[in-house]
Amino acid sequence: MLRCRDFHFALDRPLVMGIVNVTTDSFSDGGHYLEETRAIDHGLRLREEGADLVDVGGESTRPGAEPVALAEELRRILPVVRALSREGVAVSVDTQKPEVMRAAIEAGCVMVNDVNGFRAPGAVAAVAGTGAGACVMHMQGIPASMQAAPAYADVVAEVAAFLRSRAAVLEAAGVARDAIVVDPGFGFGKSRDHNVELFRNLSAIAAIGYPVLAGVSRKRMIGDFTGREVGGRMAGSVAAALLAVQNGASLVRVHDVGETVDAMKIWMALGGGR
Ligand code: HH2
Repeated sequence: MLRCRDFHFALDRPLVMGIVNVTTDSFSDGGHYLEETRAIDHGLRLREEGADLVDVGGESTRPGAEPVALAEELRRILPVVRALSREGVAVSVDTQKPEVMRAAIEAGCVMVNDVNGFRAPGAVAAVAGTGAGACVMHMQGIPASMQAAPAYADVVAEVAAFLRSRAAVLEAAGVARDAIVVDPGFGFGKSRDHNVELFRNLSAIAAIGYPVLAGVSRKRMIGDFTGREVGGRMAGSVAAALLAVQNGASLVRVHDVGETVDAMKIWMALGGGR
């Protein structure tokens, strides 16, 4: 069971989180949904296509991305969070800033997705006691420079240890165990080999004891193996989403919701289900 305020997910099937980037520079859809009404329409469309959660972000975290100021991030996301929540969409907010977390929860979001693992001062306190879910992601370094020279002695063990310790900090602050999701953070301070090793060992991340979210949609690792640019990575991303679930993920974060939901249905119907 995953509890995010009023939304309780049984986890008896994989959950699909759709992506709405209200940014100028996201790697696959930057500038598409900067206008409020377009972002809201896109979020509603993703729900129609079967998204269980819709993840709204106002700051790109692609390699090399520059930070966005607090006021601008709030301006971009709050109207979208408010409108989608009012429509009954389970909204998660992709942010590293405690002020944005607090305002987004006030506006109705049910999960905070922090690529920085709730390490900013005040981030843990912003979610504790609210009933909102918390997705804790692992990132080595910061987006501006994280792909320069990622290094690990044992990537699976180090990522698992980080996620275990951040989840423990959240629990100690009062976040319920069944409100926490962990994510190894594909592409966040990881080489291609690191990503592959983590992907093949997702069961070791799941063994920490929290549902695992995997986000590989349209990312460079899909391009590495298919030779395709961002716009041509849908099929590769859907294949990777299925394998992520097979390897132990309970949630997948994707741009192509309808296609991923269809693929999951077939996978479950034809013998892939748990
Ligand atoms: N990936 C991105 C952003 N947020 N959150 C989680 N939990 N896991 C991920 O793998 C993850 C994430 C990057 O993808 P996207 O949002 O499409 O791009 P950008 O950061 O350029 O907006």
